[in-house]
Amino acid sequence: MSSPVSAQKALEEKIKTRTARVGVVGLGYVGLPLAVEYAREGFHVTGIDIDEPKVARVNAADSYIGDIPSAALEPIVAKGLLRATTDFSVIRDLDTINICVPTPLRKTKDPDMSYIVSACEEIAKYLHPGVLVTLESTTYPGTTDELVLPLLEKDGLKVGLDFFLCFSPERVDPGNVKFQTKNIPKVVGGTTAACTELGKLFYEQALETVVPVSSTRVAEMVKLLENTFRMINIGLANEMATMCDGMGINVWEVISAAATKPFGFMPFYPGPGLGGHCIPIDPFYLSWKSKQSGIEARFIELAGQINGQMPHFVAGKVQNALNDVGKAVKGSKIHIYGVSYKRDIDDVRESPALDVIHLLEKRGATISYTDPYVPEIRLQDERVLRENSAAISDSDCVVIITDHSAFDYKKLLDQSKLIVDTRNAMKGIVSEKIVRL
Ligand code: SAJ
Repeated sequence: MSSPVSAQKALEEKIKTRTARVGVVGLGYVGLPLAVEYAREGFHVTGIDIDEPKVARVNAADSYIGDIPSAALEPIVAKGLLRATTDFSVIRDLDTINICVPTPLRKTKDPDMSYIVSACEEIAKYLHPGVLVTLESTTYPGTTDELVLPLLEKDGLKVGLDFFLCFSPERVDPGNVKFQTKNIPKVVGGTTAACTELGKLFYEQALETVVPVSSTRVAEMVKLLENTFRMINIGLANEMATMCDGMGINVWEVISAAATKPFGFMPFYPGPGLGGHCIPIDPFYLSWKSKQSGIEARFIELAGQINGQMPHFVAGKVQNALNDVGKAVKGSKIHIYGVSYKRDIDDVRESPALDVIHLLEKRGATISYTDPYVPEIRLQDERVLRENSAAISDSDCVVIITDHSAFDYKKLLDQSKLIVDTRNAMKGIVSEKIVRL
């Protein structure tokens, strides 16, 4: 057992002199950029991942993360400042460990903590006095203190004395060129005051702004508030869209005019549904935990229902649009324009396009799609559909699901018989052929 001051002082010194050996567990869109930032600051960084190909690509300075070009990896790998391994025993020689592993939801909307548990079980095997462990994966309030801490203390090490434990929410927004790891303010909260101090000192070495908070629970809750706020407001925009549809009002014009209010308003926009691996997922970590305290997270549940029914609303719009030109969905060729979960990226996780395709096929449509970022998609029944923009002109209806910036919407209008636009991508283009959300 170390003396409380010595372990903290020794680690402070290593961090300040940048001799602390940094470890990052999980080399995905959060972990790899974080590892790169510390290597750039001159720390020796070891990335740990269970995925051998990822480890090999990092060591070959061959990036697989869009925000990190291989050219950014080359110098730090060449200098030996960044290396990757699948071997957790390297933790014996590390001074700080950041855990950046996935926290998906199960089909039952319960949190899947298996990645965090397995990472912590491995870390616990090699944990030694003087280490700072920080969990970054988005999770329910209490995870760090109730789940991670007991796993790390199991062999007698004491938090705040022998090792130090924090939570710091990841705020990486893939593809965001303005805000990247270095300049996104970093919230951090420790299990003890000494933990918070060390967490703050650690992040100050590589990131521009650090925001210490009083506990791990506050830090865990900050992230959930951020993303729940977004999910609920998108739900409001979607409900406004269904109301305006019923009243024959252009919801896009309403939102655009409301957005002229210089204070007290923040525009969100309706769409075909809620995609991605953050916004549709994170709020259910909060509602799951609050239910355990006997508090129903009614806003989250309601927004989840509203956002979840948007693919059905879109399928209904398509059905009515075809009906108005004397066609049935059954037997129609329908072309989906854009399938990733948001514009200008290739990620199709939870993409509403997959739900819309499923609903239209159930009604008897034949589906094709265009998306320059996505060469093929695996449908909900496991069939694989390959991208085929040549099918546009032969389709009975085109449905704009993702409004990629690279699309030529005027050309699309010339090629199409009928367009259902769920993103206001055809804004300003007037044509009888266009049906808007
Ligand atoms: N969406 C709407 N209407 C909107 C905004 C989004 O329908 O007004 C849809 C998108 O099309 C997408 C889904 O919601 O299907 C999620 O979109 P998003 O813009 O929230 O993008 P994400 O999922 O990549 O969210 C990330 C989050 N970043 C982190 O968690 C670190 C989120 O907090 C960011 O605010 C968001 O990026 C961002 O602003 O880009």
